[in-house]
Amino acid sequence: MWAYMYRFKQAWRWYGPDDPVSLGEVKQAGASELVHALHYIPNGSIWPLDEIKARQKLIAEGGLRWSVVESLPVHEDVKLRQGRFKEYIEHYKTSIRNLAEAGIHTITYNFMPVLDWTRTDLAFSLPSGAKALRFDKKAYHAFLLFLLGMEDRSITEQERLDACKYFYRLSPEEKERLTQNILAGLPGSEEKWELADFRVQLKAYENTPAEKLRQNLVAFLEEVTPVAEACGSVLCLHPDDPPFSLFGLPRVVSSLTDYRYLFEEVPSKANGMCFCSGSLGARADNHLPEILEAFGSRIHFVHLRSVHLETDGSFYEANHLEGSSSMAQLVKALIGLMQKRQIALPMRPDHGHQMLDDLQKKTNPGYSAIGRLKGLAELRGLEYGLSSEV
Ligand code: DNO
Repeated sequence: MWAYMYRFKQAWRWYGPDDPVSLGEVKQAGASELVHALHYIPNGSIWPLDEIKARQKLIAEGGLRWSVVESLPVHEDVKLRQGRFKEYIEHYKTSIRNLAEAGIHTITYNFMPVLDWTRTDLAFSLPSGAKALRFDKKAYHAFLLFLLGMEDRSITEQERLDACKYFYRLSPEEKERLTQNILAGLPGSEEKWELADFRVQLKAYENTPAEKLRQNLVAFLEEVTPVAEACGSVLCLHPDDPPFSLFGLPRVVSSLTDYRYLFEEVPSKANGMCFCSGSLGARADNHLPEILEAFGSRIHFVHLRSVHLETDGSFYEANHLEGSSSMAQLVKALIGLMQKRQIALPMRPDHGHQMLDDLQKKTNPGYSAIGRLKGLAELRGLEYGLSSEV
C-alpha cells in the first residue's frame, strides 16, 4: 500500500531504433515513460512536427509514452552568440512549439561548451566484476598535457608528476582509447571531435569567459522561455557533468549559486531544472539536499545516480544506492517535494553498470540494460519503502 499519492513516473532513456535495448525490454524493466530525442536531426535544425509524431507513434506502438525530451541541443553558435545564432534560436522556438503540439512539454538541454558529459574510463572494473564509468583526474591531466598539448597553470607539481607517471605507462592503444573516451562523444552527446577539430573548438571559447557564457545563457533563456511558457512547456537545464571546468572551457551550470543566478535573472516559470544527482554530486561542495530544497518548484525531471568521490577530484559511478551522498535522503526529500507540489516527477535511473549479460553484449556506455534495470529496481524499492514509512 502506498502511503503517499504522488510518486515517480519511472522513466528510461532510449536512443531510438538502433538502441541495443528494445522497447519491449524497457517495459520489462518496469518503466512507463520514455526519455528520448531525435538524435539524427543535426544540431541547430528544426524538429519537424511530422518527425516528432512518427517517433511518438513508434514509441506508443511499443506500449510506452514519450514524455521527456533529452536533449533538444543548443548549437555552439548560440552559446557563443556568434554566426547564425539568431536563426538557431528561432529554430529552437519552433521545435518547442512542435513538441508542444505533439503533447510533449518537458524539454531537457544543457549549456556545456563543446563537450557534453566527460569520462576518461568507460570500463572501470569494480570489485564485483561489473564495469563502471570513471573520471580519473590524472588521466584527464595526461590527456590535456601530453596528447592535446595544452597548458593549465592550475595543475600542481604533484599532479603533473602523477599525470606523467600515468602517461608513460600507457600503450599506444590505451592512449588512443583515452582520446576516444574523451572526444568521441558518449551516448547522447551532441558532437564528436577529432583532436584537431577539438583544438579549434577550444580556441573559439578563448574570448568567452564564464561571465560572458552566463550572459549568453541568460539571453537565450530570455528568448525561449516566453515561447515555452505560452506552450505550457518547461525547459529543464541539466547541470554540467562534471561540474567543474575542463580544458579551460567556461562552465556556468555547476552549483547552487549558478542556478540561483539563472532563476533570478529569468524568473519565467518555464525556466526549470533537470535535477541530476550524479552530475551535481561530482563536486564535494555541492550539497544535494540543499539544492533540492532551494529549487524544488523548478525541478521537472530527475536523474538519480550516485558517484563515489576520491580525494584528488576523481570519481566513479557507484551503485545507485551507494556513493558519496545519501540516496535515501534525496529520495525522501523528493517524495516530500512531490506531495507538496502534488505532482509525479519523471525520474530515470541515470546510467548503470555493465554487468551479467551486459558484459557480453554491445551496450551504450552508461546505458546498459541490466545495470540500469538494477538501478531502477533499487530506486523503486527505496521509494516504496520510504513512502510506506508512515
Ligand atoms: C549523460 C546525460 C547528458 C544529458 C545532457 C542533457 O548521461 O545525462 O548527456 O543528457 O547533458 O542535455
